[in-house]
Amino acid sequence: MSISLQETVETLESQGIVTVEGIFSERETADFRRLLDQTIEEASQVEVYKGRPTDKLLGKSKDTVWLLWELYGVCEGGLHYTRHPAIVQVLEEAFGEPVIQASIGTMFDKVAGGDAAIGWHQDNFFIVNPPEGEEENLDKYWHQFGHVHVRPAEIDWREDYLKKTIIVRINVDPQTVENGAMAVIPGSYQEGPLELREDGEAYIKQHESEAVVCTAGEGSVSFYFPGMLHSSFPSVAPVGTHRRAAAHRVRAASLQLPGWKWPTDWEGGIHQIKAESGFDLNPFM
Ligand SMILES: O=C(O)CCC(=O)C(=O)O
Repeated sequence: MSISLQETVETLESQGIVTVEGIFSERETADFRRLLDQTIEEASQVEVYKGRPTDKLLGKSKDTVWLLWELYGVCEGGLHYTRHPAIVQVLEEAFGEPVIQASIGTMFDKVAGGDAAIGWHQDNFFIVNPPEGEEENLDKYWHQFGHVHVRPAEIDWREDYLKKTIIVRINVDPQTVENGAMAVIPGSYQEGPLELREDGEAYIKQHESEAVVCTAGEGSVSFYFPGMLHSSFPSVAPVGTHRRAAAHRVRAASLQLPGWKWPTDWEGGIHQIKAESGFDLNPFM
């Protein structure tokens, strides 16, 4: 059953997460999958791939590659998929303003036979410019490839800035209970950053039994607030089964974090996201 744009945004706002099926056609998901696989194969053969050390670019689980960091920086062709008109419509409608890319993206691929899994967490960081004069010494921050990630405790936290950003997760393969789909704790995105609370761990213990597994079809897109607690278990699908998802974060163009500046060293982080054409489907039309 299809969902309208308005229902999508209402669900996102009231539940913190929504999945829209049928955004990409079978042909498009197959093409995207090929691009991802090709990127991983090329990167696996060299020590430095497109300026990034491969041992940092690829996250391994046993002998499978389960993470590809800086996804759209190294898999440039993939960026086109993030500009699907239906995706841009949901984001602009949710914020009531233009949107800008706030992360370069990460691919998560649970390959059955690996043991990739991740515990409960919020994506409670923001990628910003290094502080003036500290471009060389980033040791005190979590940083990747020269990009500083600040957490709520390092920000003058005046309001829930996490609600001004949305994660866009393109489900390149079906996401099932068996293959280790992402799970969320409903309502947790309303709690703000748990790291700023003393009872953060207790909150998780109290609510984890309410977790919901976010099953989704191939070619669907899930939108959720980064404050939503999420996790995932290892895949128990037949060995070799892939479960790819490509996620990036988007922010309302007007969002400013007190004391920090947005990075200007990647194209997507500067300009308003514009929808592109040439896609097979649009579930809102
Ligand atoms: O895809 C998964 O299994 C985990 C995703 C995740 O933890 C994240 O997006 O932060």
